Amino acid sequence: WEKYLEVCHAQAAPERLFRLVSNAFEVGWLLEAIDPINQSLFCSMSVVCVRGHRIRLQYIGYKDCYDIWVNSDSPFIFPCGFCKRTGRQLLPPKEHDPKSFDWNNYVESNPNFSIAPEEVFASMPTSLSNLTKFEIKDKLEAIDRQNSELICVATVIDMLGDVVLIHFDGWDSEYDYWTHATSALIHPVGWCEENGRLLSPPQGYVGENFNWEQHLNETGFRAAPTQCFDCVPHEFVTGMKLEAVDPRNQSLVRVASVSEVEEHRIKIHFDGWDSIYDEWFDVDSSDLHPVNWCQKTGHPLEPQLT
Ligand code: MLZ
Repeated sequence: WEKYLEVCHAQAAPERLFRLVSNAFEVGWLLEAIDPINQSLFCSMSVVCVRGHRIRLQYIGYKDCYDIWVNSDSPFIFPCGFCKRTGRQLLPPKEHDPKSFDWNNYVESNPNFSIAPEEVFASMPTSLSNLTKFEIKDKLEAIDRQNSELICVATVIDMLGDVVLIHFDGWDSEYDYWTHATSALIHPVGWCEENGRLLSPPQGYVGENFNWEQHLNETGFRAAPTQCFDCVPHEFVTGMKLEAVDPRNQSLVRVASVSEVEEHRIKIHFDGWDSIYDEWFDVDSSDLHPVNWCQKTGHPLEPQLT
């Protein structure tokens, strides 16, 4: 990296923009995790690979093409029993009945697996009381991660520590996502109007027909108070170097640069690759890491293509 930064006359994205922890997970351990595709679902998963501070998880009973990679300190992985303890619905392993599923019975009949010990999780259930000023059902205006040009009418529908689950009023749960209370993706009611931006109404409303006062009255919930929002602008600048997960092959982390910057997302260029492979990442993405992260955490780093 040192030489490369010199050759490129580039600056490394400062380490304080990222977090660093350890990884104590082992292959064969069982856990519960939020499905990154449909983020209101909690799934039963097993660790199938450990690499540096990243772990590869498999939906139990499903093909490996659905596997996901997460960081070992992910706030979206939990010890077995978390859902039961906190009154959430767990999707059990394939062909198991959600009503009668029990992890201990599962391990007894599947001795190749074992239950991951609670201490290895960054998100211990004890630390998961609400650390934000949000309340469930609070209304707000939120960027749709999948259609990032849209700012939409939204509701907080779940909370874990300092992250909240955002749901878009009138839309299917496929757009739901978890984000930090300090995220640049969420704004208080009225933000669009104040900032001359178009607010995307709940599905079913046509253009001007939506108004917040009426929507709040009809739903009976409050607008999240402005103190809930505490967004600190990100400090990424075009040209900064970093290490980023390749979205086309999640097992790889590549040498990369920031090629464009917006308020809540940055465009990542994979060094040496054509810019048609550049990808936008939300600034809170857990797939962006500082220079030398791979080396420090024992993960292979794919160097720039020469
Ligand atoms: N083109 C898509 C946009 C959906 C946006 C949803 N936002 C919460 C559609 O109309 O289906």
